[in-house]
Amino acid sequence: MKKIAVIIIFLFVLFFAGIYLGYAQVAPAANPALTRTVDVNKDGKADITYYNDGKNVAKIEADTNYDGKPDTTVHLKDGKFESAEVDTNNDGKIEKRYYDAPSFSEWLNKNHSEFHDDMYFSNGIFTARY
Ligand SMILES: [Ca+2]
Ligand SMILES: [Ca+2]
Repeated sequence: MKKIAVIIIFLFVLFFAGIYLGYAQVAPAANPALTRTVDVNKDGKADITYYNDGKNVAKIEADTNYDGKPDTTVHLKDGKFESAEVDTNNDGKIEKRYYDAPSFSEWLNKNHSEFHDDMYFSNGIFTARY
């Protein structure tokens, strides 16, 4: 009987290890070596996160009202601005979308100018230090 219990436990371990490995392949954890953060208001908490695809910044997330939740997401392709989504009233839904860097920069500069330099695009190309 003990043998059977051991075999059953072994099978369980294999089963969950399989699930874990399968999951890890489908959804790889964000590679910390490829992310950078900036603490805009210097309170010790990161407010902007840059996700690098190994070559360029592919996504920027910003928490512009400092509540700990990202409310602004910029999508980039080959280091170039593609689109930006903003949850302006922090209800978890997107209120504004921008499809060109100048309009997004204008909105950012007007509403959250302290974020402007860290999310700067020149001719659509992400050029801010990060
Ligand atoms: Ca902060
Ligand atoms: Ca926020």
